[in-house]
Amino acid sequence: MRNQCFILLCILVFGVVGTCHGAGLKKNFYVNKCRDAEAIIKNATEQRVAKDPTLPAKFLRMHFHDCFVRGCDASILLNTTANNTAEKDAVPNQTLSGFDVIDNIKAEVEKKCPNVVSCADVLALAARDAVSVQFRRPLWEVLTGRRDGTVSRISEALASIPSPFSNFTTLVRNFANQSLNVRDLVVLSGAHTIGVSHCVAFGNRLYNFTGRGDQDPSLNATYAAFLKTQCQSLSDNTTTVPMDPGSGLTFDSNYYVTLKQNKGLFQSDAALLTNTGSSSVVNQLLNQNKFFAEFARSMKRMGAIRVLTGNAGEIRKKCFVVN
Ligand code: HEM
Ligand SMILES: *[C@@H]1O[C@H](CO)[C@@H](O)[C@H](O)[C@H]1NC(C)=O
Ligand SMILES: *[C@@H]1O[C@H](CO)[C@@H](O)[C@H](O)[C@H]1NC(C)=O
Ligand SMILES: *[C@@H]1O[C@H](CO)[C@@H](O)[C@H](O)[C@H]1NC(C)=O
Ligand SMILES: *[C@@H]1O[C@H](CO)[C@@H](O)[C@H](O)[C@H]1NC(C)=O
Ligand SMILES: *[C@@H]1O[C@H](CO)[C@@H](O)[C@H](O)[C@H]1NC(C)=O
Ligand SMILES: *[C@@H]1O[C@H](CO)[C@@H](O)[C@H](O)[C@H]1NC(C)=O
Ligand SMILES: *[C@@H]1O[C@H](CO)[C@@H](O)[C@H](O)[C@H]1NC(C)=O
Ligand SMILES: *[C@@H]1O[C@H](CO)[C@@H](O)[C@H](O)[C@H]1NC(C)=O
Ligand SMILES: CC(=O)N[C@H]1CO[C@H](CO)[C@@H](O)[C@@H]1O
Repeated sequence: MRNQCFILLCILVFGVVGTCHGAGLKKNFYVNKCRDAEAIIKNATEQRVAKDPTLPAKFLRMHFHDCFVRGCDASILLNTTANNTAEKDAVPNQTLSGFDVIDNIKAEVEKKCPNVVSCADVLALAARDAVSVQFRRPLWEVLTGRRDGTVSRISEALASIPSPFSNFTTLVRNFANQSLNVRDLVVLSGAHTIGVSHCVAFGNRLYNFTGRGDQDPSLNATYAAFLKTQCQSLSDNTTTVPMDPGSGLTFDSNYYVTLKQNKGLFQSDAALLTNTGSSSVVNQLLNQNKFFAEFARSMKRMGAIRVLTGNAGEIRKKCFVVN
């Protein structure tokens, strides 16, 4: 009843249902159903991160890929079956990893409270908790109550996940399609302050930018020379480099410092400087406290994309397979 009121109020105030995405999620959704759910996930996530400092980046990217395809419904976690090729097997997903860790964390929650906590919420919370380990406080609020989808299609991942070769116009369209604006685009791109990329995602900028064996003139030449020592060829798909060199494990606003030195790794990063509006957001986000506050806000919006709530979907028993 309260949710219905909220949705109604939303429609009255904003006039469109579209701006009310996320209605149905709430704070501490599991408090009466599985009191310790969030604590179990936090504890389990912290244990894993202590052993593997690359997990925060993996979980954060996985959550993003989940939300951009069919909403945050854990469709990214489903495995391919005999009659369906899942999102996981799409090219942009080939470099995702850590699925087994999410599956294990879910199994720990399941031991305590079977059939109560969705995989979509486990992923959203684990991503937040993993990134937050270095701060010893949650970096953003995660509302809960998501339910799990039953469909995962490779074609939809290929259509919705933004490509690192995108220009500004394409990126803005792609984000707008998810009800995210230019500000969200610039703020969420700041996630590239942690983690690594394979050379193939930017090799064209080093070796064959316009098809004449040339380099991308918008990439810092000194940095390009360094990257060439790391990436042996255009199609090197095994070597990785940190996206925020020097602090690739630290979640901070250094991504924007690097970006302004023309050292953003992808064309999609560099694209944020090609528009006066987004470029001015980049300048604002050099301020770390501003970045953290805005990242929290945008993550909440991303985490609410087309979520399944109420009786929609299911609570998956195991994250890699539908019930
Ligand atoms: C704006 C459009 C975006 C594009 C085109 C893009 C593209 C990419 C690409 C190509 C990689 C490297 C994958 C690899 O080769 O291993 C990557 C890594 C990553 N992305 Fe993005 N991304 C975008 C937005 C985001 C957003 C919104 C988030 C999260 C909020 C995010 C989080 C990450 C993280 C954390 C990594 C590092 C993963 C790891 O170290 O395993 N990205 N991204
Ligand atoms: C935290 O997790 C570890 C294993 O992941 C488990 O052994 C321990 O009992 C957990 N502690 C609490 C308080 O849940
Ligand atoms: C699910 O697929 C992944 C590869 O995408 C594989 O490593 C894993 O073993 C599969 N899990 C199960 C239970 O089949
Ligand atoms: C896919 O195969 C499973 C059995 O492996 C079956 O239960 C399901 O109905 C099939 N789905 C479709 C869409 O054909
Ligand atoms: C926009 O989102 C829809 C799903 O809502 C998806 O099917 C479509 O491929 C997306 N298009 C782009 C350009 O991202
Ligand atoms: C951006 O990329 C799209 C798709 O590749 C292309 O159609 C468009 O012309 C590009 N826009 C600009 C301004 O380069
Ligand atoms: C560079 O691009 C051109 C045009 O697409 C292509 O013909 C050539 O084979 C590429 N060179 C390499 C080294 O991939
Ligand atoms: C990586 O590149 C090699 C050689 O071009 C190719 O055989 C292999 O399939 C590629 N691997 C992936 C995961 O794309
Ligand atoms: C290239 O990067 C260096 C730091 O590595 C910086 O000092 C320089 O200003 C950058 N050049 C441009 C054109 O951004
Ligand atoms: C982590 C993961 O599931 N990677 C898969 C991505 O897709 C390729 C096929 O396109 C699979 O071979 C990988 O296992």
